[in-house]
Amino acid sequence: MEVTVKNEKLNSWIKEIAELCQPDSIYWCDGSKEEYDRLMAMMAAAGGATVLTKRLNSFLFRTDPSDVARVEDRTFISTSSKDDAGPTNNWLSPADLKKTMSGLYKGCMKGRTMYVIPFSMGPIGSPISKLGVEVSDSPYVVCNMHMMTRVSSRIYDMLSAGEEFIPCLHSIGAPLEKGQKDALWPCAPIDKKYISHFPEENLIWSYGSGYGGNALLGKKCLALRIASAMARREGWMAEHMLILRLTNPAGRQYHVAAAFPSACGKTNLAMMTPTIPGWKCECIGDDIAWMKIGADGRLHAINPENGFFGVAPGTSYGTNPVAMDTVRENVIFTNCALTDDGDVWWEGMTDEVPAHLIDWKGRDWTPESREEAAHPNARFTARAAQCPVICKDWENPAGVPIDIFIFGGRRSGVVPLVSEAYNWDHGVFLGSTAASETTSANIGAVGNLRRDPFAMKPFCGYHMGDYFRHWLDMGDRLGGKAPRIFYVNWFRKSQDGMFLWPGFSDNSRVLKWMCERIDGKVGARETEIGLLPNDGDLDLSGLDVPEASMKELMRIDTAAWRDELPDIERHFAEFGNRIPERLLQQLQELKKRLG
Ligand code: OXD
Ligand code: MN
Repeated sequence: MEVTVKNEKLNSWIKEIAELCQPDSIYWCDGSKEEYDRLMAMMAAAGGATVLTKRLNSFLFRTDPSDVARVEDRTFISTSSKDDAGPTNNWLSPADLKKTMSGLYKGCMKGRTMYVIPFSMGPIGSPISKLGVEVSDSPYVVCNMHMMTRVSSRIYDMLSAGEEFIPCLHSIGAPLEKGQKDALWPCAPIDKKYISHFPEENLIWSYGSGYGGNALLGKKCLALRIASAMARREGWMAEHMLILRLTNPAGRQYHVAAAFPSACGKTNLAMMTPTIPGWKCECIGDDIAWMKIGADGRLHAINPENGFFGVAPGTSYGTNPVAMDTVRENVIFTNCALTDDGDVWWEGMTDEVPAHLIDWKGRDWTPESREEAAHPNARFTARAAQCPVICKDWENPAGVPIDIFIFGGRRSGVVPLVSEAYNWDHGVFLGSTAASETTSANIGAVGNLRRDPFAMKPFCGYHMGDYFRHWLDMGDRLGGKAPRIFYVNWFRKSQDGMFLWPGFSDNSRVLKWMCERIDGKVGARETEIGLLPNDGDLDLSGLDVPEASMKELMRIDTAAWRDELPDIERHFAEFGNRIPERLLQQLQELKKRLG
C-alpha cells in the first residue's frame, strides 16, 4: 500500500529503523480484511500456518520450542536510575541496553519485509485511547495485531494531523541470507531475546521472540508496562484486570474489575454464565483495564484491547462455553494440537481424547505419548466482537463505572474462598501481598508460590513501591466513591488434593455476595484477615458442595497465616523506603489481629 503520512517523528523513526534493520522492503499496513487474508495465505503457502478445514477462516501456528511464553528474565525496564525500575524489574541503563540491542538490530531484517502497523489501544478517536505504531518483521504479528488492537489506515490520518504515538520496534531476530530457507517459526535463541521498555521516553524495543506478549507490543508492553508509568504520571490506572458487567434479576448493574495472575482464570470469569437464576454476566475485557476518575467522581474503566489472547488448555464447553463459541471461526491458534480431520485440540477440551493427533511440536501423538499434545500455554486469538456475551457498552469511550475490585491467585491452602477488605488501605494491602502458585504463562518452574502484587509483578513499568503509593493516592482521590475491594481463591484444595470449590460458573455465587455487600443487603463477620460471609449468606442453592468442604473453604487457619507473616515482611522489605508507611501499618494490624 502506498502511504504518505505527514508526521515527522514517524517518518524519521521509520527511516532510522529501516537503515538499521535493513529489510528487503517496507509495507505500510491498513488493517483491512484483504490484507489479513493475503498475509495468512502467504504464511499458509510457506508452511508456517496450517489451514484448519474444520473451522472457517482459522489457522494453526507451531512455534519454536524455545519461544512459547513471555520471557520475564529477558524483560527490561530501562530508566536512567536503576532505583526507579525497582526490585521487581530487570534493569539495564538505557545507554547500555540501546547499544547492545542496536548491535542485534543491525541487519536483522535482511531477507524480510518490515511491516509498519498503525494501531489504537482503545476505540479509535476516544480521548482515553493511545496510538502506537509497531514495526515488525513478522506477518504473524501483523495478523494477531489486527485482532488484538485496532489496526487502521485512519490512524495515518490522525498521525498526519499531529497526534502522538508510542513507537514499538519488534524483530524476530532471524535475518535471512540470500537463498537461505526460512524456519517455520524463525526467532533468536533465548539469551538474545530482549523485551525492553524505556518508560521515560514511551518507547518499546523487542528482539528475538515472535510469541504473544513478547511480540504483540500493544498488549503487555504498551497497555501495561508503558501505560502504568504514564498512568502514574497522569493520575489514572493501567491494570492487569478483566472487566465484566453483572446484572441482577431486578436489572441493577454492577461492574467488576478483577486482577489475577496469568492463567488463573481471568478469561473464564470474564465470560462466565452464572448458575444463579436471573443473573446475567457480560464481558467487557479479559486482561487489561484502563481506568480514570470521571466527572461523577467514580472510577471508569475501558478495555484497551480489541480481542482475546486466551489460554486454550482447560477451555471446554464445560468450563467456558462462551469462549468455545467465541473461537468457532476467524481464529489464530498457537501451539494447539491438530486433529486428523483438520481441527484443533488441547488437553481438557473434550472428555474423549482423540486416538491420533499431531502435537504442538509437529509429531504424531497418541494417548500413550508421554508429553502433552498441546503446549500448556497454547493460545487462541479471537476478536472480542465475536464473543456472544460481549457487553454492548464494551467500546463506550466513557468506560463503565467500577463497583468492585477483586484480587486473587491460585492457592491450594491458607486463603479462604472470599473475603472483603475492611477499607481501601486494607484492600491495597491485600493487593500488594497477593500471591499465587506459578503457571505456564511465563517461562520458569510451575507450582512455586510467588508474591505477585495486583497480578502486576511482570507488568509494572516502574518501582512497585511507588505503584502501591499510587493506589493509595487514587483511593484518597476517590474517597467514598472508591470501589469496594475483595480477595478470592477459587483453588483451595482438600487434604487429598481435590479442589473444594467447583469454580467457573459457580463463582457467580461469590460475585452475588459481593453485590449484596455493596447494597448493604448482607452483613459479614469480622475475622483476623478480613470480612467473611455470614453462614447462609452465600447463595448455595442447587449446589452440591458438602458442608465440610464449605467449612474448609471458609476456614481461617490462623497458624498458617502467622507463618505467612515473615514472608510478607520479607516481601515488603524488598521495596526499601519506597514501601508506603500505610501498608506497614496494615501489616502491624494484621499481626495484632492474629495475636
Ligand atoms: C497474558 C498473560 O497473556 O498474562 O495475558 O500472560
Ligand atoms: Mn494477562
